[in-house]
Amino acid sequence: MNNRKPRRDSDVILSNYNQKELLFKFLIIGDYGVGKTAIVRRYTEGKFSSNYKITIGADFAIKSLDWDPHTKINLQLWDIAGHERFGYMTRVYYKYAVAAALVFDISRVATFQSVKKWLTDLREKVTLPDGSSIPIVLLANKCDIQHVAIPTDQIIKFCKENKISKWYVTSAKDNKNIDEAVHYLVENVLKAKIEDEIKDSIKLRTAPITTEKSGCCKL
Ligand SMILES: Nc1nc2c(ncn2[C@@H]2O[C@H](COP(=O)(O)OP(=O)(O)OP(=O)(O)O)[C@@H](O)[C@H]2O)c(=O)[nH]1
Ligand SMILES: [Mg+2]
Repeated sequence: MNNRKPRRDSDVILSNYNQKELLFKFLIIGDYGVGKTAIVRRYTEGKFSSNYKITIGADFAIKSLDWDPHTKINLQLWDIAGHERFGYMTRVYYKYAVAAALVFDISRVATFQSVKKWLTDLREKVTLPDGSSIPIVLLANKCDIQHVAIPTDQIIKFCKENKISKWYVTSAKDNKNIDEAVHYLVENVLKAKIEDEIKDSIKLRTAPITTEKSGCCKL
């Protein structure tokens, strides 16, 4: 038997009122062929294809998350072309991004060697409104392939030296750790946002109280 009371209209209105909707722009960057498009497709559509179709310029996909009963998040995943022929042209797409996944192919050393270049460029060009750097995860993709060209300790060392707080071995093909990586980024953006809101409320509260009088009676 269902004991739940039917919801009243006012409950529905109230719950809509309490819900906030956020829009986050995430970047997916890294060398060509590392699997950025495959990762985005896996995450947003749950599909994988072994055909390689080069991304031209940039592409984006959207996914909505019911994060908690009060928060809906619309994620915009910006899949940036990795081929160097697009070079710095693609950096215009970095604007307003709040997080990034930096991808390399675990079976191709050259793609790991490029990570530093992508990272430097990203940090140079994107910061949060308060000037701090955006949350970043490093993804060692294609872990389903047997040939692992980059030892784990090298990845750990790189992350430590470059202040990347989280990395994952992923596979777009086997759907490994992709949800987890995005989840980690969302959590960190929310944390930064909440801290921002707290900072703002402190700023508001500590603003000097002016007792200036107006009009002709000003002393
Ligand atoms: N085995 C395996 N292959 C993958 C994986 N992810 C991507 N691929 C393959 O790698 C090739 C390149 O993948 P894309 O996602 O197109 O690469 P990209 O990083 O978007 O490349 P650009 O658009 O040129 O920057 C494709 O043939 C994919 O099927 C994976 O996790 N495992
Ligand atoms: Mg692509």
